[in-house]
Amino acid sequence: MYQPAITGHGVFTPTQSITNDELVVAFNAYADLWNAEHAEAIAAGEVEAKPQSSSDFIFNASGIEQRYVLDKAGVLDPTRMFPALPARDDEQPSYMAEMAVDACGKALKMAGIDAGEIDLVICAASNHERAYPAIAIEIQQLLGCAGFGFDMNVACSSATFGIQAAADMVRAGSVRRALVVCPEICSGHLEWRDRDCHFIFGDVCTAVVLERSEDAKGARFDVISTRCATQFSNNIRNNNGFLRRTHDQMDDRREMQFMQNGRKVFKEVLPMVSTHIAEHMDDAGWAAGDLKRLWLHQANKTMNDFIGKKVLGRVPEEGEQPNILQDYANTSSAGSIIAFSKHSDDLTPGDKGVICSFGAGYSVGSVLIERA
Ligand code: CO8
Repeated sequence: MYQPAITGHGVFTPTQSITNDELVVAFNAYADLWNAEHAEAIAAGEVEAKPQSSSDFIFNASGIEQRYVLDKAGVLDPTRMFPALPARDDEQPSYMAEMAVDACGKALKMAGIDAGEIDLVICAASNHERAYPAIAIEIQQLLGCAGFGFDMNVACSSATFGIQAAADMVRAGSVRRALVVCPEICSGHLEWRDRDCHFIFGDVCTAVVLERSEDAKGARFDVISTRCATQFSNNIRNNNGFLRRTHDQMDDRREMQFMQNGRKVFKEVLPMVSTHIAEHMDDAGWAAGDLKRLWLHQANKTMNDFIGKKVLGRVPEEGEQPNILQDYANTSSAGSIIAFSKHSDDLTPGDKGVICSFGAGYSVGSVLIERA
């Protein structure tokens, strides 16, 4: 058995961003257009008028201030309200692979290794651009990695489940060096015309390199332990799938995009996650006082404040549980890795931390790491 370690990480951030104010102006213009179009039905009481969104609500309910997207113009066009990402022909790289190449390049550079030394690529994300061939294999080919690649999807928990899979293979010796990459184009499966959720998501891609601790060329985080758990729930759901045509249903139905019962998610996921982290740390012999940092899934600031307080047994101090959701919004599986990537350089040998993601499934994954 070999000790696995994280030796590199990288983030691809799109160049375009949308502030809450810009988003709300577009949404309200869309709502006005829709209400004008349905004025008669609204007056007759047959349908309800679409209410306005507000920046204050968004910030107070979520902590989000802005989000990055691959295409701003399409999202903010009140007559369109979704990104314009022209179809690419089969000879061009897919959007997800293109983002991945950037994030992986940064992670490989930090680890000080060539792509050819990688023998596993896991593309772990909450949606994949096509059914097959796997995006991971395309990334493998674009980068020039050896070995094999595969896609996996555990929604927001994809990164930690992917890290567990890669770390286990490094530990067992079936692979020597792995990339776990999370290209999230959440703008493509968010319903921007739904006031309850139009503000939640953004686009990004993260990558981490895992290899044997003994092979590390620079600073590293040893992966001490990983734990994944799932429990079926319909409260976060997207019904789009390959059987859509066979259901004689090609219309743009609402449930073919991201759907959630946010309040229930809040109530049910919080205790699941707090207990999961506490039990995982306990089984590893870690006390709350041993913990230097908590890199949590980035869905909601109040959620993270609650989990941080439960895990540490007190209100986290400044920087102990860093949030990036104010800048990136919820980026599904990538959120906890962005937090880790941007807020881990200052840790010194012996410092311990937990990366934890949670979301649809329900699913929760935790990774206990120690700076070596
Ligand atoms: N502007 C103004 N008012 C609004 C708006 C708005 N934009 N939206 C809602 N309101 C109103 C509501 O209508 C409601 O009014 P009333 O009280 O009159 O009914 C009031 O504000 C309160 O609404 P909510 O109860 O919905 O508001 P909350 O305080 O619960 O906040 C949140 C909503 C922010 C969604 C919150 O519930 C939350 O964050 N919940 C947890 C969500 C979560 O963690 N989800 C995980 C999903 S991520 C995941 O698993 C990945 C899935 C795959 C990725 C998909 C990518 C697209």
